[in-house]
Parts: sequence; C-alpha cells; structure tokens
Amino acid sequence: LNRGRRTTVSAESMVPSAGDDFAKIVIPKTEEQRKRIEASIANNFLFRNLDEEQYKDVIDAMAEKRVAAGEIVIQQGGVGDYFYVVEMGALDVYVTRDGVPNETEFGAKVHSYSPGGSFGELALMYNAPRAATIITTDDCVLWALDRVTFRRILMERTSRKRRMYELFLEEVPLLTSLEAYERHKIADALESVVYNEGDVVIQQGDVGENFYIIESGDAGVCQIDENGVRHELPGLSKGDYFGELALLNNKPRAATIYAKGRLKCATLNKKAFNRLLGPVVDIIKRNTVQYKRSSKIAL
Ligand code: 1OR
Repeated sequence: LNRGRRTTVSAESMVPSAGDDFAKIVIPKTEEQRKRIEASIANNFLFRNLDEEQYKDVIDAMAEKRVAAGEIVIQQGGVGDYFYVVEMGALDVYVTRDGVPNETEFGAKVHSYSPGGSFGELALMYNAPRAATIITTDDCVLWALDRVTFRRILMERTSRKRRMYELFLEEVPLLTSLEAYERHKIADALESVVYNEGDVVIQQGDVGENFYIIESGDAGVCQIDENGVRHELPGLSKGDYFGELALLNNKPRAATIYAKGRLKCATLNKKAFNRLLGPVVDIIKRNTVQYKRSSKIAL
C-alpha cells in the first residue's frame, strides 16, 4: 500500500466497440485482479442478474485503488465521480445534518463498510452532491467504477428497484424507524415471489433460509402440535412479515405459512436479513413474544 501518498485511479483506455455509439472503458487487468473483483462483488445485490457482457464490461472498467488508513475517499458535498466496492479493509461513513450536533468535523458516524460493501452510488444516480463523507479506518483495497459505466450498466436496475419498493417499504410498520437510505439498501436486496392459492411458502420443521414481507394478498398460518393435531393460527396480510424466528434462533421453522389466494412476498435471504435488519432486530425480537402466546409447540 502506498501509504501517505494520494492515490489516483490508473489511466483508462477507450475502446470503441462496433455497433455502440459509446466507447467502453477498459482498464487492463491480470487474471488475479479479475478474480479479486469477482470475489468482491459476488454477494453484492447491485451486480446481480447482469448478463455476460454487462458483467465483463463492469469488470473491465473497474480501477484498483489502494488507500491507506485515515484517508477521505468521498467528501460530503463533493462531486460524484466514482462508485466503489470494498475488497479489503474498513471505512466509516459520516453525515452532517442540519440541527444535529456534529460529533466530528464530518458530522456523526452513521455506518461502516467492510469487504463486499459498496458506496458512492447516490451522487451518480441523481446528479447530486455526495451525501456523506467516507473515511478509511484501515488500509483498504477498493475497486472504483467510473460514473459513465455505472450509469450505463448498474443505474437503471438499481433505481428501478429502489423506486419499485420505496412506497411499499415506507408503509411496512416494522421499517418506519429506518432512514430512507436504509430502506433503499433493503430494496436492493429484495426479491419478489408470487404464490398461488394453497402454495406452501414455509413448511414447519424445515431449515430457515429466507425472511418474507407480504406485498399483497393473505397468508394462512398453521401448526402441527406434538400429537399431530393441526391448528389454524391468526393469519397474515399486507405489510406483515414472517420467517424471522428460524433465522434469529437458528431453529427449524415453527409453523407452516401458505397462500390464501394469490400472495406476493418480498424476500430477503438470511445474510441480507442479518445485515440490513440489524437496526430493527430489537423490535423483531420484542414482537416474537406474541408467538409465545398463540404457539401450540414449544418455541
Ligand atoms: P454518495 O454518492 O452520495 C456518499 O456518496 C455515499 O455514502 C452515498 O452515495 C452512499 O453510498 C453512502 N445517507 C446517504 N448516503 C449514505 C448513507 C446515508 N450511508 C451510506 N451512504 N445514511 C446512513 C444510513 C445508515 C443516512 C444518514 C442520514
């Protein structure tokens, strides 16, 4: 790591491509660098569902940036140039807000990033000033994606998804205490699944993989007790969530959830659930007390 020296993004070459009216940015890379990028974006939702060409274009355009601990990567109010993915190291996010006391020169610390995280998309998406300051707390290896490539390949899907889930997530009671930006990150990770009358969403006794929020429709809940007797429990409807218990407790599914008519759910996998719902996990845990009352099996 070139400690103490301001790092720059290495020079890029423009390769005109047949049939396109833009020149793709291609920064030459070793096979080893490509592998490191692939590992860094493997679990990042913004890179999900890219076709082969888009995936290649993104990797071609990325620039390796090594930044020593204690450096500012993004300054709030600045102009957006790059979107970043973290390969190694850690960074803190600070925001100054009107009326909120400033704990540091850069405001209050609101978040941190670790390997696999990404940031800097907002200014590129909305042509807005940088919304936060981001400072390395450790020597970092970052991958920087230029604004043009970000907008061409990653922006459409990201903003479409954030818009699609925005109104819905605002109305989910569990999530009202979150910052709008935290709900955007949840939107990035959500996947909608549709079920038809009678379809089983969760089977009692199964291993828990996903968390669900009902976008539309109704779900029935039933439980088989120790004697094999089936009990129908209070049902769930729009804005309700389920599937959290097995994820929280690492236990088998405690009930069966099935569709009553057409049911549409937004789902998060276990990793995203843990990462994105951390700020409301106390509310979720408090709410599980209600199950203890109606459950027909020991929880
Ligand atoms: P950017 O291009 O504006 C700063 O550059 C980046 O910090 C921003 O994109 C996001 O990727 C990232 N509010 C706004 N931006 C945030 C936040 C944030 N956290 C990370 N970034 N909040 C923190 C939510 C936990 C809301 C604070 C009010």
